[in-house]
Amino acid sequence: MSRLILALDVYEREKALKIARETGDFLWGIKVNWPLILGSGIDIVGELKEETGLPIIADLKLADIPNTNRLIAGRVFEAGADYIIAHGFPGSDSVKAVMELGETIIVVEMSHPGAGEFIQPVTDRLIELANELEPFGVIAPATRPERVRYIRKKLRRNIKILTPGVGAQGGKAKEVLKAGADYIIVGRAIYNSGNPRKAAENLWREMNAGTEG
Ligand code: OMP
Repeated sequence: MSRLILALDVYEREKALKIARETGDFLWGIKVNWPLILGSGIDIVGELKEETGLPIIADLKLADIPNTNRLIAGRVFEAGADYIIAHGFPGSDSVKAVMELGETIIVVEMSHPGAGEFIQPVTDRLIELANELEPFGVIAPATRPERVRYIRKKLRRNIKILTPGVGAQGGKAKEVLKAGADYIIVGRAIYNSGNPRKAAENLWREMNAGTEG
């Protein structure tokens, strides 16, 4: 089974569907973020699901009051999303509003350099929140395998760790899997490569070799 998630951050519907078709054999799932939703409309979620049969993660990074989170998440789950990514910092009531409607992934730390300013100092609290609410998974940085290792130690075993930051942001798939990640999220290194299918296959091979070794 694959543990690779494609971050399909393109605007155009046709392009998105083509890349999804080409890479689907090597993916566990597809993550849809604001660029694709703004460029192609929310119906792209259902279309990608129908086209590939893969789970779809809606990466909205919801960070609002419970009522607004609920209003947004309701529509997005209705559109066919299997998982929604939400921020934990607005508080447990905001996250619960999403979790009541469907499978949720909580951001506990981010992959970019600026994550050190505000998110990383509260990662311990966000891990506690995840342990208390038991979502499907958390987002942790593939750019800092040592932080993934730390988060894995503190997080309940039944909660998955999904890690963006491999490829364009400098993270290495094998290292982050070794640190305890369950899934790797990769965008530009696949969709911006000349041959997305080959790029996905190469990552898939690298990740499988990592688990055997
Ligand atoms: P690439 O850097 O092109 O591989 O894309 C990474 C994807 O993961 C993008 O869709 C980002 O929005 C997303 N992401 C991060 O890069 N860092 C994070 O800390 C969190 C996410 C996310 O929640 O998926």
